[in-house]
Amino acid sequence: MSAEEIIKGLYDETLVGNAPSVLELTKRGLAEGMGPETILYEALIPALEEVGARFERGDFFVPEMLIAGKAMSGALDILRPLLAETGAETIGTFVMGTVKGDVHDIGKNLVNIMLEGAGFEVIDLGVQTSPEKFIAAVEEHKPDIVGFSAFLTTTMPMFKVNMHELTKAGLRDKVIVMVGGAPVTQEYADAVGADGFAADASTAVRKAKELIAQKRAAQNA
Ligand code: B1M
Repeated sequence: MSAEEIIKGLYDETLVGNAPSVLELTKRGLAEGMGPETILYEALIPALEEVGARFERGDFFVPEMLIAGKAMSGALDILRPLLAETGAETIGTFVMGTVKGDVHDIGKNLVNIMLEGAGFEVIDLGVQTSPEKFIAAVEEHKPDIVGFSAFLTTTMPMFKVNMHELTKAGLRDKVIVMVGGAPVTQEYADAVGADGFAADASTAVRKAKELIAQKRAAQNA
């Protein structure tokens, strides 16, 4: 099988949610020397974007989105150690969660993988994370950054609620807040008072490093 055939196969099989084929093709691609990033950015993510477009057009429904998501998650389990394999030193602690009311986690998991690969210690609170759970985790782990992920326009307002709870608990000045997720924009991040926003996983890593460097420079000034 050529590299193009593997990429096309991965895209097509993710689109229809054929998890066993996606796993098989992922392993095959890696065995033939394909980079994990190529599999991710040229096949898996574009396939999920197409799933979303079909859902919007009414050609796909929730079950199709679900099986496509599961197929992608299975491949991510294989890619995870390869994407995170850098041996980088720990550069900060990141508490991450998908906000209350939201069950999407593929994007969040991908950001976590990239953060770990860059040397962050990541504490993942999972999906449907209540403001109370975020606060408890910030109190317990004293992270450099807390990250809120939201994938629905109806759950984005939880950012504001979480920010309010952080302030109420006296923690707002002690932690950097980053937000992200498919519908989130820089404008929205600014409006809720977050310190940082990123549209994708690699930008999230760059932004996280930048924000920590700025905070440490301000503390040493
Ligand atoms: Co849903 N879903 N979904 N879904 N789903 C979307 C998000 C949607 C855009 C589809 C569409 O209409 N085009 C749409 C939201 C519309 C909106 O509000 N604007 C939608 C909807 C409507 C819904 C339901 C309401 C459907 C229903 O029930 N009628 C429902 C909601 C359930 C709930 O949460 N309460 C629902 C359910 C589901 C499934 C469970 C079936 C499944 C989720 C499976 C899972 O995650 N385990 C699912 C899926 C798979 C999708 C799509 C198709 C794919 C999402 C994904 O994984 N993308 C999605 C369509 C789309 O996004 N095009 C869709 C790939 C991922 C790598 O990208 O998630 O954007 P992304 O993550 C990026 C960035 O956002 C960023 O980096 C990531 C990696 O590059 N990022 C951060 C993420 N978090 C970050 C945090 C940061 C920084 C960057 O700092 C803290």
